[in-house]
Amino acid sequence: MEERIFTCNLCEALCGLRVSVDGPTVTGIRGDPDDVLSGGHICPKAHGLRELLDDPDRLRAPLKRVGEDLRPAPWDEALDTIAARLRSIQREHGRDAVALYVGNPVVHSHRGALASQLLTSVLGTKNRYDPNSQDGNPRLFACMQVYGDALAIPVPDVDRVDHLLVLGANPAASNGSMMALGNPRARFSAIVERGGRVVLVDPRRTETASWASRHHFIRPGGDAALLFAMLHVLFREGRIDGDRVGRVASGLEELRRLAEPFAPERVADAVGIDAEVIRTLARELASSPRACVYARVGVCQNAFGPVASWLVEALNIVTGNFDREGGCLFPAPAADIAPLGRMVIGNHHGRWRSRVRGLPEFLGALPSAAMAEEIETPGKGQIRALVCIAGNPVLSTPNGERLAGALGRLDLLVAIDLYVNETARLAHFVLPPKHIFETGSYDVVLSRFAVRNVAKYSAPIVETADDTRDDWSIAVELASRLAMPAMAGASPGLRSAWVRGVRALARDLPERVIDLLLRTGPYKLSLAELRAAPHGKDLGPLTPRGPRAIRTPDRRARLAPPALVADVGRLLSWVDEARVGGELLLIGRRHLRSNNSWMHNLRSLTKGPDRSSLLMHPADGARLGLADGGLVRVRSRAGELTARLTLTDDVMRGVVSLPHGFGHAAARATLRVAGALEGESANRLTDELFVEPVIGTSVLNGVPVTVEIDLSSPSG
Ligand SMILES: Nc1nc2c(c(=O)[nH]1)N[C@H]1C(S)=C(S)[C@@H](COP(=O)(O)OP(=O)(O)OC[C@H]3O[C@@H](n4cnc5c(=O)[nH]c(N)nc54)[C@H](O)[C@@H]3O)O[C@H]1N2
Ligand SMILES: Nc1nc2c(c(=O)[nH]1)N[C@H]1C(S)=C(S)[C@@H](COP(=O)(O)OP(=O)(O)OC[C@H]3O[C@@H](n4cnc5c(=O)[nH]c(N)nc54)[C@H](O)[C@@H]3O)O[C@H]1N2
Ligand code: SF4
Ligand SMILES: [Mo]
Repeated sequence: MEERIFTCNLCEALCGLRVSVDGPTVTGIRGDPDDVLSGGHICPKAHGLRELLDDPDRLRAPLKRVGEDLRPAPWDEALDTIAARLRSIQREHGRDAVALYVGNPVVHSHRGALASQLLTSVLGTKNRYDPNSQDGNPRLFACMQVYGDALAIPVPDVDRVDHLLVLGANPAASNGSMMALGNPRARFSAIVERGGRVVLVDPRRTETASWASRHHFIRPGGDAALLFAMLHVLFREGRIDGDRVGRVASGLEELRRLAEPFAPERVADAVGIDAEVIRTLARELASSPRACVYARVGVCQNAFGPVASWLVEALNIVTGNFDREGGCLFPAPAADIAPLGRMVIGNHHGRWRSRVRGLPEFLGALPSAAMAEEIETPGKGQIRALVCIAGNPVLSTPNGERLAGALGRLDLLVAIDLYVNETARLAHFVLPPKHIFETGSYDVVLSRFAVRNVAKYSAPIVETADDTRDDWSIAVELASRLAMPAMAGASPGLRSAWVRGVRALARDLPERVIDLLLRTGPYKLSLAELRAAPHGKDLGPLTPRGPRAIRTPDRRARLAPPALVADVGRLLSWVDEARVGGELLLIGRRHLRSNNSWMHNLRSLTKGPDRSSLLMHPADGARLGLADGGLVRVRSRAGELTARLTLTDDVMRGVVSLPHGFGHAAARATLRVAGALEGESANRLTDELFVEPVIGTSVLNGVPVTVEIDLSSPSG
């Protein structure tokens, strides 16, 4: 038995693991105290990595559809058939007739990240989708507008900040996002221990509240108005140093003009926060020596995500905390994938629009909310085939039920996934990737968000006899068959010689790319050096980068970007027209033991109490005559579901909370543990027609719903 070091790639914390390995089996996992970022921290999901390796329901060989069933098929047969069908669909109906959906886990490994870029290039379709339109697009768009680059994303300097204002994030469950923390609890607790403050703004008093100094409820969607009101206070009270701001940013006068109508008294009711509290939030931020505003998914996924994300940057800039130690800073990653990303997906928006609803492209992808209608609506450019890598859009995108119906009508659906999940079960082919322990990992995307500059490479630590291939190899196999149309007519012998040749050439390409990026990066490292330093290389704290990190023409940030200013009128109407009282707004939530729609098939992570219940304030429960623990029927414009009710004053009045990623009953044949869990998919209720107007992000937080006793269920 040996102990090997590996960086967990399940979430964004980048924890170092000590993995006990015995041949092809893993016998134990614990935290690596010598890890340069996490110092020994892990969460229960790390053990899930071991269970995942052993899970009998994880796919070990490719499957192809035969009638109602999915049956084993040899790799070459599956790949040849898929490539031939994709090619003929694109030849007959145009490139856009084949869609690509790139799911979340591919960003968590270098081979996955490069696989998705290769598939994107080789399919060349305008119908590319990914979860960013359910997730971070507003933040990326705001950074593109403010700093001239969607990938110029400042990270809170958590280790030195004195005052951290957190909106719409729950790091005690998520372990942090767009902010790789290594050891989230220790880093957050340290802020308070050194006399600093963490202030949380969230419609639910979350697990993170126990790490925070204070928590304030906010009405879902209220962040943009709150942030404007804070700016209003700072301008009114003369707390902004115009000369200092002018050196790093343009547009201060316009921002002042825009903030003018957002007096705290005017927004208080709509936002659900008293005017005096808003003033305090503003003053604390301005008077703390080193402060930072940080907002994440809860803010991105609401109706004003882009404007709110812009104002977060604006507040950090006008309070002098941008690009400053203890404020927010741009990390300097050892291997920067941004230039490659810009080459493949670009740094653009609105280059094309979705065919049916006209939703804008952003970073080479269309909003997932358009996917179902693009499959259902006949005409030139209709989607007839979909390749889905590492995704589960049936559970993860709004109105997943409608999408499931549409997917069932495709001429070809290919899923590249560890499991036959709710999406893959509708597929014609399912191709199984390897477990991350078999492929190794360099978290090339998330190391861009580390709160300390670090570089870690994990070499593969187990080798199984499974008939699986890693994501990159699968992408190469498909690409080699697709990229050479002449080969279609070539003899089988020549064709397979070509595929073998490409396979051999491409095998170690991802590692060679990482090595090149490391060598040409700011620290002139190499992959060999990282292999020799499995606990990672500590490259020091984040440091100010100065104007060269800003990619606008004048190297100054833009405080009033027109694309975002255009949505301010709608925000003001929302403030004045907010119907407060009576209505219920649905928000999501995450749990430490759950990971989006997957890992629910692992017993160690799903045992214990049901985590899928609908949270509601007792006052709303009383008003609606609903009892704690009963079953309720929840309805929205898009759909309905049954949920178990938990009454708790941890959630704001007028708000109900349901986690996404549940609802595995339809896949119970292939996900035997998950399929037996309680809970339906929250994305039966979220609405594919409810997107914010700037870039078409799905509004998953703040969805109007009704709740009543479920009369159809015996225990309701
Ligand atoms: N255990 C676990 N970890 C994960 C994941 C997981 O599924 N499970 N998923 C990973 C992924 S893909 C991501 S993107 C990250 C996300 O990481 P986080 O951004 O930390 O996401 P959440 O934990 O969902 O926290 C979002 C919070 O926003 C609140 N909220 C909802 N609506 C609003 C609103 O309008 N305004 C404000 N201010 N708050 C609101 C919710 O109540 C919730 O507490 O987590 C990652 N880590
Ligand atoms: N209502 C609501 N919906 C949401 C959210 C929310 O907060 N509320 N959050 C959104 C967010 S932030 C995100 S990121 C999305 C996530 O949504 P998606 O990216 O669509 O899906 P996941 O649920 O992450 O499922 C990932 C799939 O990849 C598979 N997988 C895991 N590792 C690998 C691998 O290495 N290779 C391959 N090929 N497959 C792998 C898993 O088995 C799983 O089936 O969900 C979004 N949907
Ligand atoms: S916090 Fe994230 S990276 Fe760390 S062990 Fe848990 S899932 Fe893995
Ligand atoms: Mo996400």
